[in-house]
Amino acid sequence: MVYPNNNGVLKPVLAFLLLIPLTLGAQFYDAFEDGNFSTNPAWSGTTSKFVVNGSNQLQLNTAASTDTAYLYTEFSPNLGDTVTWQLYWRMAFAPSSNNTSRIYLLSSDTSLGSNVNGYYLRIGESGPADPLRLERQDGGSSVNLIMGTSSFGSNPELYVRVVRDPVGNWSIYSSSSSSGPFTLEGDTSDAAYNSSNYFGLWCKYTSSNSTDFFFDDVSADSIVGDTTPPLVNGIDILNAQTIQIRFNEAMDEASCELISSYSLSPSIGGITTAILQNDTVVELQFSGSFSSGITYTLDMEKSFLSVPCRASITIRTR
Ligand SMILES: [Ca+2]
Ligand SMILES: [Ca+2]
Ligand SMILES: [Ca+2]
Repeated sequence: MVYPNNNGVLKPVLAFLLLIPLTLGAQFYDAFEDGNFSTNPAWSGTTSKFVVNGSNQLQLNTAASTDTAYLYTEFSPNLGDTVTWQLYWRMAFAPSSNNTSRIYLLSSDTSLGSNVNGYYLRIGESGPADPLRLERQDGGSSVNLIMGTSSFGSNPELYVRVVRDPVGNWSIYSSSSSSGPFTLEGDTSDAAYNSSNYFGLWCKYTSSNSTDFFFDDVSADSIVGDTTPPLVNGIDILNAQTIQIRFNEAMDEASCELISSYSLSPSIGGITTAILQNDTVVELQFSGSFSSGITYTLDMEKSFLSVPCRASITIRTR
């Protein structure tokens, strides 16, 4: 076996990837920069309980009482496409079962919180952990689908991202920044509901928190499954521990930079970083070194917006 060193040049002799199309088709986006939630898009619900505040964020702003409040907007994505959601979410208190909010990703009806079919994100329950959860609502009852790994038990302020693929595989992510990196909180498969009419926000609060819920930068996009998948122009080996994958079009940064998205078999000790160098080049740094004469398989499961991809790379010295 020839181990790579300064005298040997590692060369990939085969690079093969199967990837999905990444054509973006925006469904809606609202950063509330126009100072309202009445137009572009129009939100309905308990509108008197919300304001767009001076920071152009949507904020619960109602009398001190124990109550619920919600807003919804029309959202009917084609769930035969991959759909992604992202938004900013803040609760300025320690969430609980009585002070909690839900992000309705898909909802059949407008009566959020009471009697709809769909899916929502939730933070807020008894105890200090307060994970990010994905739950399915079946009319008046709910079923937990994902309990995330991070704790949001104290004044949570985060960006959440959700990806649902065409067959009902869900992945939920969190980040402290809108641009990531996003941490995978969990994933699951559930295709009980395959249509939606509304996206919405729902708050449950007691009197001390009636102005303490904030939302912003709400987006929902679908990725149209059509005819132009990204292609791999090539794989470059920078050194025995570093490769670059060159694509022919811009890739999604947060997805590409999740280390957990990648695995190499046989292992050479794990991937330490995955960095999008520019729009089209992803660099992977490994903790160990490639050897000659071995066929390596690079799996990119859950990368590139949750659809499994596979690269098979053979590397040799010359
Ligand atoms: Ca804003
Ligand atoms: Ca508006
Ligand atoms: Ca709690």
